[in-house]
Amino acid sequence: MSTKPAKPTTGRKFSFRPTKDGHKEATIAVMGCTGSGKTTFVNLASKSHLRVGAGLESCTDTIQKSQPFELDGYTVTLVDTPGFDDTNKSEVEILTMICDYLREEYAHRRCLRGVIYLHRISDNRVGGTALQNIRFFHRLCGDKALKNSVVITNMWNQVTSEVGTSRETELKSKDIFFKPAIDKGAAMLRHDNTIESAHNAIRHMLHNKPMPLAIQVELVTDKKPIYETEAGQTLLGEMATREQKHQRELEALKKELEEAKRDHDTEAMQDIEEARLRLDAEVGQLIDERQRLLGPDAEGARERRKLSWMRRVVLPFVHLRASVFGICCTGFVFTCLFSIYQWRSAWTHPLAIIQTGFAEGGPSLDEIP
Ligand SMILES: Nc1nc2c(ncn2[C@@H]2O[C@H](COP(=O)(O)OP(=O)(O)OP(=O)(O)O)[C@@H](O)[C@H]2O)c(=O)[nH]1
Ligand SMILES: [Mg+2]
Repeated sequence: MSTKPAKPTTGRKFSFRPTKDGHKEATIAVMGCTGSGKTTFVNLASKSHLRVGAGLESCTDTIQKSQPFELDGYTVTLVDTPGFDDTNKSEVEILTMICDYLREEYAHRRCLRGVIYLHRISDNRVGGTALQNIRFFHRLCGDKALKNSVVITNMWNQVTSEVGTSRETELKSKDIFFKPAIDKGAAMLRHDNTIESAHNAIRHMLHNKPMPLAIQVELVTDKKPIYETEAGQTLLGEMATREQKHQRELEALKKELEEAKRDHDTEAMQDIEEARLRLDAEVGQLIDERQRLLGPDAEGARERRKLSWMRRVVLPFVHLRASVFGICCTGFVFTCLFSIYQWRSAWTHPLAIIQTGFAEGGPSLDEIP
């Protein structure tokens, strides 16, 4: 984003004073996979009318805010975010969008009071994309701010109580799911799609001390580009793993193609060629996405940061040395001038005595031996 962020502030400066009508403000972000019910939750809690997806494609592909609503003396605003597994937008686009929003908020001294992560208890598997969303939730919040977050399981009406409870236990206790977040202080609550349960979940966060998420500190305070943040690095790592996998598959296809050629199996050759083209396109897309995340200027940015490091550390040192050198030179010149003065004083001094002597009626020059 081109806007230059305002000077970052420390947590202490976020006052969150009550508004004129005595209400305190609470902004809470809602994250989760596509179709996990984020917009439904936001609409239910805030009586907003944001668009909810009915079909199989992702619905929310931008960041949208609910209308503010009152809850227990707080003016609450919910921020609906798109999932990282959006149908039409890439992970890089989603991460960039979320980062831009969070950067702008923190640059203007606005912190979230909490983060909600929605998870469908009806999912009988937590696959790659769900795991990726969980990982991003963790990386964006960071260990410190996780204590301000709540993992909400919904869609309980689609499972039996036993199945739901058993899945909930698994989600809570496994490291690949929510155990690390819970260990850092995140809560896990159930949501039964009623306004009461939505408000209860929000109540859980109202007394939190607003604090920046880890990604906000990285972007604003540390001035890191997105690809250098924890979340950016995670995404780059995942893209590299996927690319390696595709390359291995391409190698395997090459061998299969040779065999098919040997056997003169034209049908198999055609199938393999199609698969190869598909994989090639996916690899190409991954390369484009990585380039998009790194930006055309990634090298230049690194150079500029090196320069700014030079400016911060090396230049003051050079200036200090220059100052010391200047002081030494000035001292030397003064010492020289003073010495000359003293020498001249010593040289003129006898004459001055003589002249003074004559003036006071002393002996004439001829009388001096
Ligand atoms: N049974 C049940 N269905 C729900 C619940 N929440 C959402 N849904 C349904 O799940 C579908 C997706 O809901 P959305 O609110 O659009 O999900 P989303 O997370 O905003 O999805 P994206 O905008 O694509 O990221 C809709 O058909 C909702 O009616 C819930 O708590 N229980
Ligand atoms: Mg939505």
